[in-house]
Formats: sequence, C-alpha cells, structure tokens
Amino acid sequence: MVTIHRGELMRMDIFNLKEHPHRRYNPLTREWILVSPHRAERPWRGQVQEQPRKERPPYDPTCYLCPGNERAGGVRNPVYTNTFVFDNDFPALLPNTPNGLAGKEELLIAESERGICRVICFSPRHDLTLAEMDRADIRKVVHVWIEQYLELGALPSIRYVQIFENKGEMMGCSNPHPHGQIWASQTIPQEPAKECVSLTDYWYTKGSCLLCNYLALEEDRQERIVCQDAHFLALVPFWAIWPFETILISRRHVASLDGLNHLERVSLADLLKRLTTRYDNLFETSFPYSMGFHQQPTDGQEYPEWHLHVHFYPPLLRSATVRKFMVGYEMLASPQRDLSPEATAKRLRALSETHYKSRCKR
Ligand code: H2U
Ligand code: ZN
Repeated sequence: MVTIHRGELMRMDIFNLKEHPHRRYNPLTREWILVSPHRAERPWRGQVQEQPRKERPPYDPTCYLCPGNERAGGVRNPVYTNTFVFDNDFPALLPNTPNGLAGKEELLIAESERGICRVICFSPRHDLTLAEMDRADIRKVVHVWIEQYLELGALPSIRYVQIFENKGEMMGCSNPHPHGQIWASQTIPQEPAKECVSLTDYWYTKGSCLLCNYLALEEDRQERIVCQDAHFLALVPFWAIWPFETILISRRHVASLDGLNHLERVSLADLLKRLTTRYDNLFETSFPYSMGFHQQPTDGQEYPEWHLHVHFYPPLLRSATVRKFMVGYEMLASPQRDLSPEATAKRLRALSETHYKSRCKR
C-alpha cells in the first residue's frame, strides 16, 4: 500500500524504523519515546542566529569561582592550582533538616530530606571547558569525583551521591567557569531509582546485566556508536530523547566510580575529552548540556546489578542557537524526536576529535 502523507509518497506496508513513526522503549527508565523520522526534513521557519564568539579571559576578577576571588557571603576561594571543592553557599539540601513526615492525608504526602551540596571547580582557568582541558587535568577531575563519591557516600545519612555538570547559559548554568556540582541526599532520587528497579529486575530474572547486554548489542550493530576505546564506549542510545543525547558506559561491569582501575580512570578522562570535543565541533560552539553519573547507591546495601554510566543530555537541535524544546506533546503525553538516534550518531561519529578552536589557531 502507498499512502500520501504531507505531499510525499511513503511505503506503508513494511514497518521500517528509518521512515515510519514508532515508539521506542527505554529499558532503564521503562518509559517510551515517540520517534517521527519522516518529519526530520520538515521546513523550519525559526530564526537561525549566528552566535557571536565570546572569548573569555583565563582569569575573571568578577567570577565567584576563579582562584582568590570572593564568593557570595564573603568567603574567599583559595588560590587553587588544580581542582577546588566547596560546600555550595546556596545549597538545595541541608544536612541538619529535622527528620519527619508531614500530613496525615493519603493524597498530601511529604517527608523531610537531608543532604549536602558541593561545587567542584574543574580548573583554575576561567576560559576552559572539559573539551579544552588537558587530559592530565581531566584525570584530576575524575580523581575528585571518586574522592567525593567515597567521602559523601560513607556518611550514614547519605544514600545517593549525584555528580553532575550543567554547562551553558541555555542549561541555566550561572557561570562559564568550568565547574560541576554534587548533590548527596538521604533518599535515592527519582531517575537513579527508576534505573535501580530495572537493573535489579533484569539481573535477577535474566541472570545478567542489562547494560552489559545492551553494550554487546550496540557493538554488534555499530549503528549508534560515537567513539570508544578498550574501557569505555560512547553512543547515542536507541531510546535517546534529546537529539544529540549520548551515554558513556564502562565496558567492564563496575558499579561505581571507585571500582574503576587505573587504566579505566585514564580512559574515562580521555573519552570525556573526545566526546565533549566532538560536541563542540558539531556547531563550532561551546556545546551546552547537562551530564551526570549514574552509579550504585551508597546506602550500605550490595548492588551487584549496577553498571556505571554517564548520561549527556544536550538541548541543541540544528545550530548553536536552535534548541529542542520539551513542550506540548512532550509535556502532556510523551517525549518525541524527529531526527533518529542513528542519524545523530552518524553525525557525531563523522566529527573530528581536534577541537575547532585549536584548529583555527594553526
Ligand atoms: P550552576 O551554574 O550549575 O548553577 O552552579 C553554580 C552553583 O554555585 C550554584 O548551585 C553556587 C550556586 O548555588 N554558588 C555558590 O555556592 N557560591 C557563590 O558565590 C555563587 C554560586
Ligand atoms: Zn572564573
């Protein structure tokens, strides 16, 4: 059968992921996403603005994260030379909130939440990002992430340590100085909790790891892989929501950052540089994203089913300024994408791993 659809002829008789609208299942969150590949070429009337390239100085006297500068509340940063960690001056979670439940009504449930929020400066240099930092310096960031995970995770009141980076104004990041955050909480937050249920269920019903099996499938297909080495693999997941979303997965079945051996830590730093460089090269801009680690909870229980991974959720769609919005159908019904994960993986795969800024300098 041939159907006329928006002026185009489409073969509708054999279902095909490249052409036909379909739903994809995310086995980690157990949620569905609508994929509409036939819309990928639809006309775009939105404005495409050229973004002026803003060069930043290596030190900014007005930046609250630069070495030696004053933060809100009057605390002064040390003149740090590598990484620097401090307790967030405006923490979303407090360590001494009284424990308790509020409301006796079944439909009005609330409970207190304790935690600790920290900020990690990745580098003393105001003008760098992970993509532009030296590999040796990114290794220091990996080291701090591991230290923090262990230190905060060892506290009896902390059951989950969420390490993340919000990058770019588009993501609501308040400062371009390279930095990330940690929110360590008394309960396991929603997103890792969803993954926890799926990983545990899969482990005990199938007797193997969901992500180990997924990696094997992706290696077999080769369609969605972006870059890889002997220890880590970056790919656009089959169920990606954001156009250029990726997931970075350790090849070995390791439950948390501290389980990585020396070579794997070096590899993680290297893959972070390679992937973020590809991202910057995509639209020759400092590519905005939210990224973060998902790893085993720190509540003292054993989690043999957990498999360390990093999610990258970038909002950009077709240029340095045109982003994907999660509105309308996405808010009310289900996430949706036009460009297929296979198409965006192909684009990311084709990009250079030499940062565009260093290419221009030559
Ligand atoms: P974001 O740019 O990703 O929002 O991270 C900056 C964090 O830094 C933010 O959580 C904190 C904010 O609360 N901050 C301080 O701790 N001290 C300051 O002087 C300003 C901002
Ligand atoms: Zn700075």
